Amino acid sequence: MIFCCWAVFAGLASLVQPILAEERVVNVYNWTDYIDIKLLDEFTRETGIKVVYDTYDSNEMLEAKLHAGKTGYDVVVPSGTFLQRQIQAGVFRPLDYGQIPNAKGLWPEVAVRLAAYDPGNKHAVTYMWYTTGLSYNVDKIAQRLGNKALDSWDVVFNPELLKRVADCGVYFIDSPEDVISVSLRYLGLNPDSKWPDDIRKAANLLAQVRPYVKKFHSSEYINALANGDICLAIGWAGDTFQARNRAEESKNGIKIDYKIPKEGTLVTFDSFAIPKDAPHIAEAYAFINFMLRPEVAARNSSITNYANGVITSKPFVEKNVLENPAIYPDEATMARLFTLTSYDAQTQRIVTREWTRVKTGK
Ligand code: N2P
Repeated sequence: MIFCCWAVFAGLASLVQPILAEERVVNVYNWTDYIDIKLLDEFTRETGIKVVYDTYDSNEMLEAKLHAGKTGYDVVVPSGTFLQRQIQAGVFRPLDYGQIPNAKGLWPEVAVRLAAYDPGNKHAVTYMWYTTGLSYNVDKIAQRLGNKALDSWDVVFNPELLKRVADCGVYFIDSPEDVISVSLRYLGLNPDSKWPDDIRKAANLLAQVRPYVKKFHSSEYINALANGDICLAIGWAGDTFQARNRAEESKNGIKIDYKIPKEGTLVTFDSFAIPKDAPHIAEAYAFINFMLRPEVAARNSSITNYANGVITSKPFVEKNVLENPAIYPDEATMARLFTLTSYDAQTQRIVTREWTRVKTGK
């Protein structure tokens, strides 16, 4: 009798429990190919918080959602200049560092760089930072241009040179900020220029090489490089080394490498921020704090080939990633890097129009 009643009670309790104990969730919106995906389950096992994980591959995509409001996201990862104007637009919550104890391991120099976009580091903590450069298939480029060719941005901005590699496939990331700033640098102009004339000069340069660019895309180039569909891209360092690893894993004999041209390039800081209307604040903090744990941050770097923002993670990062100056730049490399500031609304309209003109070839 006692057993019978206990069994009935336990059965009823298990039915009622899901109603009483609300499931904890965090909605995360991050870049594609930008995490050790196994960490999501590990976070859930440790905290009981389920991660709903969604990805994008352009700041423009994230910004459109943030400006529309009510994204439902709890954690997002904008790049510096976008973060800067999104803060100005009031879309993020100021961070409560009391809820992010692992922030003590943040890399001071990187935090200072991020503060240029977020004064006082009030709204964001750096997740990863990286450069924009030339991603290429070593053998195919050597066959067509010789070994020295990738020392300069010339290879992608001089139509005579780009024409010579067009047959093996060229992609540019679909990121106007990256591509326009490096083309301004190539032209000897201020890469952070907001002058309409300068933006148009960059777009005119890009229009000349446009016939030799197969596609503008910010994530497909990883597999395209790895499987030999393309031989050259304007891309990001971490993605390029992911392509190299994928080619090595598939043992297809394709060798991928990455170069920062002598004229220098853009360095960008992507950081975690919490939208003002995030529905799960405590869970957002738990997620960010977990990602800033030194061993966790190191795993993300080792898998994605991006340098993370936690200096105390360095001892745990795989040696070949930590010692790659294209991922963790040395001082000589740092000296060739530039940063950008946000486009104001008027300049952004010009950039969007010119970028569309370049891409559509009109
Ligand atoms: C990851 C791309 C991250 C760099 N695939 C662009 N923010």
